[in-house]
Amino acid sequence: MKTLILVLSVLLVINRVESVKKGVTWGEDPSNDAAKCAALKNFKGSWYYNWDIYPPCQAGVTGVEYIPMIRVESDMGKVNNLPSGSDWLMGFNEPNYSGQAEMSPERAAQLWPQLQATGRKLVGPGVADCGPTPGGGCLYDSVQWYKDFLGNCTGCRVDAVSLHLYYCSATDMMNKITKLYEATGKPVWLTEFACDNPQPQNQDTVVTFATSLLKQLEGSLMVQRYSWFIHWCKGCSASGLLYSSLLNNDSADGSLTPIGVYYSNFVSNSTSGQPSNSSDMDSSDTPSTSSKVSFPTMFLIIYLVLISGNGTNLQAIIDAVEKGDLPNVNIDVVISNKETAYGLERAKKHSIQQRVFSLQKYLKEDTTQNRDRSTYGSELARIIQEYKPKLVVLAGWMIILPSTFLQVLDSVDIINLHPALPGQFTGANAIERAYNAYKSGEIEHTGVMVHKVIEELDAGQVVLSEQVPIYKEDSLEKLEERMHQTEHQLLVKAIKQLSSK
Ligand SMILES: *[C@@H]1O[C@H](CO)[C@@H](O)[C@H](O)[C@H]1NC(C)=O
Ligand SMILES: *[C@@H]1O[C@H](CO)[C@@H](O)[C@H](O)[C@H]1NC(C)=O
Ligand SMILES: *[C@@H]1O[C@H](CO)[C@@H](O)[C@H](O)[C@H]1NC(C)=O
Ligand SMILES: *[C@@H]1O[C@H](CO)[C@@H](O)[C@H](O)[C@H]1NC(C)=O
Ligand SMILES: *[C@@H]1O[C@H](CO)[C@@H](O)[C@H](O)[C@H]1NC(C)=O
Ligand SMILES: CC(=O)N[C@H]1CO[C@H](CO)[C@@H](O)[C@@H]1O
Repeated sequence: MKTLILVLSVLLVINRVESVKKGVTWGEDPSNDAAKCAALKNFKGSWYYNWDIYPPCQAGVTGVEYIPMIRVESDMGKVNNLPSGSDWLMGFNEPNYSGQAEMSPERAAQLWPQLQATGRKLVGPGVADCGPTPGGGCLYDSVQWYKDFLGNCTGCRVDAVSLHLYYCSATDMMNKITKLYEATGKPVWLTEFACDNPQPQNQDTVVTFATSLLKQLEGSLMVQRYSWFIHWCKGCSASGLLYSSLLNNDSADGSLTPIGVYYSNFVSNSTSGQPSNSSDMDSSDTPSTSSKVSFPTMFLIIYLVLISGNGTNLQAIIDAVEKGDLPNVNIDVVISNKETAYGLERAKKHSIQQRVFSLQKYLKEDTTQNRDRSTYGSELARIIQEYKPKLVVLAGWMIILPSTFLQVLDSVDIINLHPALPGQFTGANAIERAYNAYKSGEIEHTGVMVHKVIEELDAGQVVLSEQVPIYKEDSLEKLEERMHQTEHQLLVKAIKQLSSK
């Protein structure tokens, strides 16, 4: 279980909107039928889109944010004609689905700078979930598509990622959202969804599903927006998506189905979606101010484990995360230089990804004669970069990291825990050396520090340090035990400090 415990930020909510996240995916509406436009307003969402840059209902629906989309490559010309009223632009619909954008990650990445040039906030391509295995019209796993897209689009700005899901189980939906969030580290927009897999047998099933899902979408800090696929069923048969339709009849009065009623009345109990009467803003029909929605980013950390140690510092961080003491923090991966490190076992128990990257093996397998500690350092940094971490934690990592490592990870905070006070007992066996120094009257106490990693060993700006007393009757083991307790607390405190900046 990888616990994501994030700080809820208080959102200002737009007047007359029940949820800042809730929206609708508007089916085709060539007729601009007035009843449908009124119905759209009745959904009481804050936003909608229709896979295009032209709002239905002529000028759109006042008070509901219309977000334009560049659906396929042949729509690229439209970037110069975007309607006003939203800070956002959505890019490409179902790039991995036949009949939709059918765009490789590479191609999407090539076109992305043109979307970026609009200066708008950008929602990444809405990938269709392929189900258990890609097939049928869905040829590219959605999470893999995003990984490849972001991999190809390294300099790109992608403010949110987006996906389409049609499972009929809230758990399946949330699991898929979590996967995309973990792969990309970006806020997720669920830009099409309804209950269709397995196909519901009646309308009530859909309401039951929504009752469970909507609360989770509102409460989840991974989810920034969601929009139900309204589905204008033009004569569709009485199955599947018809039961998910929000409207009774695509050509008629805009009357709502049971799920339509539920969706439109849905008011979140969570702070992130709760409308607040007291913060009522001007009730004139200004477009919603979506920029008020703020999204807490996750603070990802990588933990490099000690070759021979037992990973108790790692455990201290895991415990703190799971107890909620480190809001914002997620441990992304634990990397070890040695397969047998017990810290890997600890990571496994808590479903944290484990990787082994052994210096010895790396050098031994050298066929090119080009490998050394320095290339190991840059290779390790490259592996770490895959996770786009904000913080890398070293605790007892015994290999001196070469400058190549630090250069590649230039913009990432890297901290090290060292069992001595600043300037004292650098290098190995610091506790034992302090113990001996005390015995020979050179020092009165020792301590622990957490510092930023620079090239020089156990130096670098001190984040936190704390004294640890040594007593006359102490054995080395007794002192070690006291040191470890301080280490655990100090490391967690330092991570907390850095992650709440
Ligand atoms: C770029 O995208 C292609 C597919 O279009 C993929 O095969 C490749 O791995 C991606 N490159 C990176 C660096 O992610
Ligand atoms: C939908 O509305 C049209 C026009 O009012 C009506 O003719 C048709 O019977 C309705 N269909 C259903 C399934 O209610
Ligand atoms: C909100 O809370 C009330 C009272 O606890 C509960 O009856 C209602 O079902 C909740 N609504 C939602 C949408 O969670
Ligand atoms: C908000 O306003 C509505 C309508 O005026 C009212 O029914 C509701 O009780 C109010 N809620 C709060 C929390 O004040
Ligand atoms: C590491 O800690 C675990 C759990 O406390 C313990 O079972 C194991 O024996 C320890 N291993 C070593 C090498 O100290
Ligand atoms: C349905 C589908 O996968 N469409 C496209 C997804 O991306 C690949 C790679 O470009 C294309 O070959 C598919 O046509």
